[in-house]
Amino acid sequence: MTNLYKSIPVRSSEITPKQVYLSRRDFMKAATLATGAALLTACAPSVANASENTGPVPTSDATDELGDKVNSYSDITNYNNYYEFSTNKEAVAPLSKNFKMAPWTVEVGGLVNKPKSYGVEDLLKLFPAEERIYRLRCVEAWSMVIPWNGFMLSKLLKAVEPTSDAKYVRFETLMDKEQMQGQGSPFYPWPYQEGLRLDEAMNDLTILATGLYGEPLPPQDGGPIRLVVPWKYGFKSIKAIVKIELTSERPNTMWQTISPNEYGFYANVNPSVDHPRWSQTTERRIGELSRRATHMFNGYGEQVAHLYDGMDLAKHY
Ligand SMILES: Nc1nc2c(c(=O)[nH]1)N[C@H]1C(S)=C(S)[C@@H](COP(=O)(O)O)O[C@H]1N2
Ligand SMILES: [Mo]
Repeated sequence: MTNLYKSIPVRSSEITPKQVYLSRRDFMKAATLATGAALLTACAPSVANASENTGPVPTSDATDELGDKVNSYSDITNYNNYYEFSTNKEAVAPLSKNFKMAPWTVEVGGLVNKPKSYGVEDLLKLFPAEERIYRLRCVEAWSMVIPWNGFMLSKLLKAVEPTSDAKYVRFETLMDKEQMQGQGSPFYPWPYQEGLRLDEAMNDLTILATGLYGEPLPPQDGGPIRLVVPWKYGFKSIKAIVKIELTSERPNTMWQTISPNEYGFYANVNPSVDHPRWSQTTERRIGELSRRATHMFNGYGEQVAHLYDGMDLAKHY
């Protein structure tokens, strides 16, 4: 280890990078063999909560399609933006530990022919989880590679049959001040809400995630169910969803309401449009020392650029 490395705040993930390469079962086996087993075990997915897998576990050498390695389970579950719990990323995991994720219902309605309330377990039966390894790029200019388990949002939307007037999809997070202490803060217009244009919501990349590393999605990452829109800044990927509503008007979003010059509705990752307070040309991949270039649409342009044909993306940021 160099001194430079030591000067960076140490996260437990950097002490135990090995778990990245191991599936949970192999990992638990290895942990009992390794010296410092107790330390390692503290970073493993909680066995007690993992009553059943929600999908495939990434293989030992999992990467995204660009060849970037997945971040460790520990990175992904200990460095979180989730203002309902805390504005301190390291505080979210401990504060959300006892968050009640069952029973959990997602109400899908608005401009649809077949409105319906779904239990999360029903969603998983109807739409089996698949693995999607995606880059997540936060507007704060850090990023991770995350092996999600989930299903395409389009499958759920097709099931409720949007009417011809439906043009947008609005999402809402649970409101529960008892469990989410951050919702006591009057500075934020709770509940957290987000929105997508219907064609963005129907794109094959857009998923509802219910798992991580083949385990049920933990509370700090938005369990039991959250949106993942990998070509947009992370704040679009709303956590702990209880309501999905099809609308004809563009929905308000929490961040737009707070600061419209800083957080647009589209929020497509775009290295050539700076945030008013910082550049977006590069990013810090969690677990790496040097910064890397940020890609247009976070590297997903081939799949999504057509959605914005003819739009000035500097204006529609
Ligand atoms: N309800 C809710 N969803 C949220 C947030 C939040 O504060 N509340 N933060 C967003 C931001 S800014 C980011 S970068 C991602 C982070 O997801 P992660 O903690 O799973 O990496 O969640 C997004 N979804
Ligand atoms: Mo973010």
